[in-house]
Amino acid sequence: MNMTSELSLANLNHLAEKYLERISLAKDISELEQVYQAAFSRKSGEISNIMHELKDLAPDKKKEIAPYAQDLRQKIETALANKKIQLGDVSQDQTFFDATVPSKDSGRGHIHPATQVIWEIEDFFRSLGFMILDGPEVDSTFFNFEGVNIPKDHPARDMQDTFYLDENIALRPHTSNCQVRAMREYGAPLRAIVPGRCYRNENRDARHEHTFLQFEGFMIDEGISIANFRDVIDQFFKRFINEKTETRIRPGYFPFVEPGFEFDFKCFCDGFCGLCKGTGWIEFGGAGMIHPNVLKHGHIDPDKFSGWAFGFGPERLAMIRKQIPDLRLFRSGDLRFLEQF
Ligand code: FA5
Repeated sequence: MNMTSELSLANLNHLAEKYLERISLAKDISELEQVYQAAFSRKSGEISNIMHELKDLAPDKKKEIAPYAQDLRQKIETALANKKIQLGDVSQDQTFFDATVPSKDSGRGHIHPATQVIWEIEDFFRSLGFMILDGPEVDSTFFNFEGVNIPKDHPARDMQDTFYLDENIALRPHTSNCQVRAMREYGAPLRAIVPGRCYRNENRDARHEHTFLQFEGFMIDEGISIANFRDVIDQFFKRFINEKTETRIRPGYFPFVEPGFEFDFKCFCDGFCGLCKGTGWIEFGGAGMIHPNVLKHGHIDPDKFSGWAFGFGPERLAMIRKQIPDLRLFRSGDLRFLEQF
């Protein structure tokens, strides 16, 4: 091979014409593949050889020829990629990615199991006349804590060991950050639920994630009592779990309710399991009558209005319903898990 004639500008132009014509005439992918091999095969591709030989040229010559050689290579690569799309084979393309081309055989996806349960919960509460509200996941310490009666030095703040962005802003550890926000925005009477993502500095295990879902619910009006809450919650359990799943209610402490209680589900295991850790019960959430201080922060008169609130874990509800043994599966992205729902 005569090196000087290979690397003359005239020769590069000739190669460009030759390859662009061959590419445009290619009738199918296998013909295009032959053109690709002729140009870029590692051992004998004409363009690969030229690129290889560039480095042996004298510096002056190299400076003159190299930009034309690069240009030639780029033109041929682009023409190959475009022709490949034209011939309808983009799935194998290593060098070109067009996000607008529909994928082949990707199958049909579906809604994530946690979103499925949230949507069902929203439907249920909407049918009872509740609004579905949204709230910020990054919020001030006032709405996260002080507004719901957890002052700066209150030990309950430690239990929700949060991710702080600065001294006064934190990722919300619970959807209760939306209680005072909703009261200020809509006043009383008020019925609403607020589903959403929460964050805690947790040791992850079968029941705990650092990022998880909660849904808050509250009902405020004149003369609201625990009896209203019992009724709503009885209907909720009737709708969402079968009659074989036992639930229990026990006293619980949350600074923003008085009195307060907690709900548990009977675990689906027969004895010891990693989920309930042998206790036989899985906590579902807390609830109670809204503390007068919280109503005051929400600009609602506690002498006229009363209300209840709850904060439940929808992932744990889905776990009980579908016998899912580990909460970490929800964010695993594992298709073997997701495809079951
Ligand atoms: C609260 O967060 C209170 N804000 C709930 C509340 C609201 C009480 C209104 C009274 C009135 P708690 O920390 O227990 O409470 O969380 C409630 C539920 O959220 C738990 O029972 C569980 O179902 C879910 N949850 C809490 N932490 C996690 C976590 N790390 N991973 C997964 N789910 C969690």
